[in-house]
Amino acid sequence: MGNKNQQGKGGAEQGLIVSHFGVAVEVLFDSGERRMVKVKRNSGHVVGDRVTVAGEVLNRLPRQTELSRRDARGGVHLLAANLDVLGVVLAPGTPSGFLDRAIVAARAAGLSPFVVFNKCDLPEASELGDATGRVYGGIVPCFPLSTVTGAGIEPLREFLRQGHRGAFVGTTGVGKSSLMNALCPELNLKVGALSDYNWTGRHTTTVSSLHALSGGGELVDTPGFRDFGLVDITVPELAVWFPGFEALREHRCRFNNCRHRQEPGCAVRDDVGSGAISEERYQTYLVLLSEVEALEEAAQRRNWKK
Ligand SMILES: Nc1nc2c(ncn2[C@@H]2O[C@H](COP(=O)(O)OP(=O)(O)O)[C@@H](O)[C@H]2O)c(=O)[nH]1
Ligand SMILES: [Mg+2]
Repeated sequence: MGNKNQQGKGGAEQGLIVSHFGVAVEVLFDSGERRMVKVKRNSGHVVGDRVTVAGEVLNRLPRQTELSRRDARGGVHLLAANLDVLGVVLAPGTPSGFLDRAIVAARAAGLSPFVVFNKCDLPEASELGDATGRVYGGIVPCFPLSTVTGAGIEPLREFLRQGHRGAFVGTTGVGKSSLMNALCPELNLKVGALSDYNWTGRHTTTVSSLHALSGGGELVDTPGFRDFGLVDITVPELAVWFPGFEALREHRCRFNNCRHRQEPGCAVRDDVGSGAISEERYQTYLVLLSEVEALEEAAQRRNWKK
């Protein structure tokens, strides 16, 4: 855990948390030195945090972004700080609505989403991949690829090389571990749907880490990203950040809390009328809106019972 005599030479040093081991973090200092620093369990530090360190005292600097997930019991867990992009990984079979929810959650957290459509080597991928490109291509960066053949990986590398710090989310089995391995071979993650868990359902690894890519850019790998949803999105977030509704940023509804159904003076319905928002996006929005409303109502009922 470091030698106290060599530390705390007067002022505190600044650095970045690059690994989190539960009771200790590894800090990469601006000097290039790496050192382990003890932390309390649940100290609130996460990978991506910038910190000052004086001896064994860790001070967290303000965050630009925070990314969290919700567990099965409704608890919110912070996963990483100061990411600027989030890769949403899809493959044939990804449930519809997953991408829209993830894009909304990423944007609400201040991250720019991009899409990775994996398993393009499979015959059933071509139609779905084309459809995804058609709908989302003009909205967020899209990378159709195959981690098996390597086709399409280079444009993604090129994108990350522009200095982005990101992570991947996606349902089990879409190929997130395979993708991380393709981009940072030193990680050598186990591939296979259940590899992140042991028989009790617990993570077999609790280490989160940040990896500098050889060409530039950084990726965060955390067990929490691998198989869970992001935090639930709210109705107001959905309306503001829904992919395909970007035209709205120039155009306001009469009512601040407009849900874009039947309200008078609704900018979304105007934009659908003029073609600035596509009918497909609008219909998909309405389906997701009903789902998010139902989830919010269920959560409220649970809170009333408490
Ligand atoms: N056909 C095909 N299979 C893939 C591809 N990428 C990953 N897989 C397979 O999909 C399964 C799940 O991959 P994994 O990386 O563990 O997914 P994760 O659960 O998202 O981390 C494994 O059997 C992989 O071999 C791909 O590009 N094409
Ligand atoms: Mg995995």
